[in-house]
Amino acid sequence: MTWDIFCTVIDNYGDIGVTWRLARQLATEHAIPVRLWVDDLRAFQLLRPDIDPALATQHLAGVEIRRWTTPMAKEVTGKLEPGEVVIEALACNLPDEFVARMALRQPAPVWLNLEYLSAEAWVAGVHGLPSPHPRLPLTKHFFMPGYTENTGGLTRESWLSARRDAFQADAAARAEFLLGLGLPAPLAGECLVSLFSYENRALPSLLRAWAADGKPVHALVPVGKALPQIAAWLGEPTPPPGAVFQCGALTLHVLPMLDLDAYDRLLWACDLNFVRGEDSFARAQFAARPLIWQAYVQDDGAHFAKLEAFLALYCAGMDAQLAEQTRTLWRAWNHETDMAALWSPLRDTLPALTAHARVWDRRLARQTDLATNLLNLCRKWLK
Ligand code: TRH
Repeated sequence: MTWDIFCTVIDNYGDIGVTWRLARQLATEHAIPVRLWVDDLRAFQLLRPDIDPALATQHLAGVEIRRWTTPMAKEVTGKLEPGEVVIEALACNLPDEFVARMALRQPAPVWLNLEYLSAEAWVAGVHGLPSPHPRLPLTKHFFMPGYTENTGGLTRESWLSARRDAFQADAAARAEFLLGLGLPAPLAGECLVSLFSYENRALPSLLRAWAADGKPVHALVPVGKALPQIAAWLGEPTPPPGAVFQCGALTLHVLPMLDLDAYDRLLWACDLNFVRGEDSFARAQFAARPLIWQAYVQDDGAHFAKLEAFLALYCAGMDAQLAEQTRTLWRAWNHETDMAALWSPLRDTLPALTAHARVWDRRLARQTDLATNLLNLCRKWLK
């Protein structure tokens, strides 16, 4: 089987993060020849510095990466044959020329619309639904990632749990990793936090609480969306990667964008992770550490339903007080209300939240992963 995966970088890094991770897993774990079509190789290069944005075709980790240009006539008028499986990821639209070629293929390719991740109950009802093409003899099917067995599952590599457990059990590996990022050895009793978020009106209240804490808080902030706001709070111009600020108990380090696998290790190394969007959110769950998620803001407020749906799943089976605290915190962060009073109880309950994060990760590890679900479906339909 050859697979074509199409990715449009709409904004930020989630689109390329999700598709690259899937393409890499299909190639390395399932020996599938994958072509990943990306319209913005510069965004890709931030997550994989070895990407050359000037190249029309390049190979990385067993994946053929194609620059997706519009129109793509040159590629498709050549010998290019659409793969047996074509994935249209995260609401990108396939080029008409390519769809026309798909219609000529015998048998027709399995055409999947890989949708955004959500814990909402309707997801299971949509997973697998057909959407016939209005003119051509082709049918696209919805493939919905999710947290329950009747969805497509989550992208999770087979090596994940073992590598993470080994890293988290090895204090020297953690120290070496942090040193490699240019960070000092952790102070006694320090709370190490990664902060990957969008702009957020709650941010200054959180920074204030960290600065006023009786114990050290070390915040690691990647360059990007939240940084100008943090700089304004510090009364500084937007700082470059490597910059360090001290404000009361708070030490704040600005990090460059790390490559995808180093970002995983950062999540594994921290005591608490603020994450956002889709892929960093899933990775923070797999880090088996406490997390606070900022959902990607949608104009119609649809992200609040996503937040509540996830909280309902995540908090089920949790100690009632801890569940209430978690809901309050995540709601405050997403509704952008004052977080100052919430910090101290959060810090005190980090051990209990870590224990819950482990339970949640074990539950996720039992699910069939998204790549395997995709393969099973495609094998069935292509028989
Ligand atoms: O960057 P995001 O906000 O991306 C998206 C997009 O906005 C997209 O349009 C939207 O559909 C989606 O969110 C919901 O958040 P996300 O999904 O977490 O993607 C970030 C990616 O960047 C993820 O793959 C992890 C990666 N990353 C690194 O590789 N290194 C880093 O240092 C950091 C901070 C992130």
